[in-house]
Amino acid sequence: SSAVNFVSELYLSSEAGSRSDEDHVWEATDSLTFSGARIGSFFQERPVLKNPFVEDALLRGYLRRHLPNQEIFSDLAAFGERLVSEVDEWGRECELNPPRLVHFDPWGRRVDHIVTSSSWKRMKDLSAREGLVAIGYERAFGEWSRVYQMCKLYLFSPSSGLYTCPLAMTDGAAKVIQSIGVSSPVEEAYRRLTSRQPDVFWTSGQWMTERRGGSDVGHGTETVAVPQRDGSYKLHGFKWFTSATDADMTLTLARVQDGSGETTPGSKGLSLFYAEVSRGQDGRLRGLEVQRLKDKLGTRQMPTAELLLDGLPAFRLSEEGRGVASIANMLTITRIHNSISAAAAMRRVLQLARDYAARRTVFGKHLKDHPLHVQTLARMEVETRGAFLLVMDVCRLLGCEENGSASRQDSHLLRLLTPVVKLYTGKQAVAVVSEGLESFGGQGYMEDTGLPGILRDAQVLSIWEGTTNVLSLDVLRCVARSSGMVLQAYFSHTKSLLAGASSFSSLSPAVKAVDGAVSDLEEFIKVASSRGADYMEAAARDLAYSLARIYTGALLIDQACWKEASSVDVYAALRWCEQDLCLVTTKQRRGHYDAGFPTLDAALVFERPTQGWRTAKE
Ligand code: UCC
Repeated sequence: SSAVNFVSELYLSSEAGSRSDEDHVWEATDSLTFSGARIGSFFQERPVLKNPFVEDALLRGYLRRHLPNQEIFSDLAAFGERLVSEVDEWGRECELNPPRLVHFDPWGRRVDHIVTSSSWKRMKDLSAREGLVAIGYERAFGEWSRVYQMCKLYLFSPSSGLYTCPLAMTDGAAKVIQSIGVSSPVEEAYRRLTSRQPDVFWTSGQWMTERRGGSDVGHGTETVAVPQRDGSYKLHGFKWFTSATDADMTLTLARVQDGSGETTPGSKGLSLFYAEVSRGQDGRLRGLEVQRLKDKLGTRQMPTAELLLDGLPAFRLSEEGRGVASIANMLTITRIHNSISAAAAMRRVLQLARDYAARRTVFGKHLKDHPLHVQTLARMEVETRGAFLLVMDVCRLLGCEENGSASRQDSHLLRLLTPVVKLYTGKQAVAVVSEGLESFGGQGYMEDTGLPGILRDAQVLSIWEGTTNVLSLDVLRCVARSSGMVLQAYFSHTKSLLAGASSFSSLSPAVKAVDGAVSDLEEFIKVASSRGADYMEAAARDLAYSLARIYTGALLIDQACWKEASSVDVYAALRWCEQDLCLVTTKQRRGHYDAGFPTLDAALVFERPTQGWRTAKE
């Protein structure tokens, strides 16, 4: 402070003084680094986002291998450039200027307007023009169309301000309509959902979750559908968690009332409905009220609301009682989108961390020259590569199924791997992004860097569209419903991926590890299937993780066998396969699923303090 005083004294005297006095002041100020408004000359350089397509060696290698098409490369490169120069900023704006709900107009009339930022609206136009949904339905690249679409979404996701959420549901709705049949009353909706014209393009919501919870839809859904004379319905109920509520239409579940107002309980009473979100002449939403917007940890860019369905006009799309089975197609699509977003979040944080490592100097050298730092990034990179290949393989299978070129084995694999990829990548995204934030030191924790938002948004990926445990149970469901065929398809395809690697000696430790894990898993299935439902349920999460790790190991090996693969591809495969690939066997050997364990787990979780030191009040 004495230095500051010295300068201000000089300054005061210079006001009345001569020009040479002023010179003296500036001289003195220059020599004092921390004085007046000056805060020192060093500023850490920020990480710079570069074209995510140009920067991503694995993505480019994967496409060169499977879809070597100049048109696609040019499109993705140009899109990547646009993301960096323009769109990423819009995404940030969506975060800084989140949606708000205006309940009433200035004269007191109920309007329920969800006001979104101009950037959020721009994202809709961009999505249409870039064909982010349309590409999957135009099928210009046959069975690889889904891979192309999802690669584009993978680039878009971290810059999209969460616009990928409405796109996921839009894609899911188009898929449901397509599978039910593109005819009245949803012909027009399908045309709009899959359009490339911004003024035609619609987004869809997916309103499933009610107050009783989002997992057990069959028992939690209270919404009723009252039949109308013209064959349509009016819906009455309360939806507790509706994402991107500014959508133009929605798919939702409700129970049809019979003549005496009764409904069928449970899953068997649910039917699938289509409803448009529109306003009447009075400016009010037709048959809808927005109770409030949700106050969420992340995904704040996107309007998520509680909705009262108060006579919402709707059309039944499924047969009565086939609601869950009919909306399952939407779940498949949104779960794949979720996995794309997970892999993309990992890639984004790594891309930034990699750039930063070449800028930040610490302990006398750049971060990139500290082996321990690079080791940490390398571990994140292995996770990210695994996630990318697993997601892309599921997209490949989806594309095959939609193009009519899928074998029965492909269809089984798609059914099994959809919950597996969603649950595994959702969890890993949180871990990798969290590690990524740490690689920026304290700056990773600073809100205005934009980095914490990546972690907040990643956290939802393991929660919505089915939590890790609900999806683990879905794995068991599809094993049971297919009488084990999905597992047969899994084993057979995994082995075929390994077969191609037998002549690559550099990969032999990885091949041996996956091979051994496959045998362990086969043995586990044999033993577990004779142990009953409780045993299988206790093993469900570890089983799902094992399926993910083993299959991803095989995919990394397969990628490393490609004729243009690099030594880096081999290294990534080796590293991935060093982990416990068949977790379920490790835990089984320790008796984790045996009859006594649930009691021990419960005792551990719910242990109460012993009486000894309790106070009288307790
Ligand atoms: O809405 C939400 C927020 C939206 C945000 C979206 C953003 C995504 C964007 C990401 C990108 C950034 S969150 C709420 C989401 N809710 C869920 O995901 C539901 C979670 N719960 C489940 O998945 C459960 O497993 C249920 C609801 C499916 C269980 O219901 P049930 O009724 O007990 O199931 P059942 O009885 O086992 O199956 C009924 C039928 C069967 O067909 P049939 O009768 O022909 O045998 C099943 O095979 O449905 C079929 N089925 C499936 N089919 C059930 N699940 C599936 C499936 N996953 N795939 C195919």
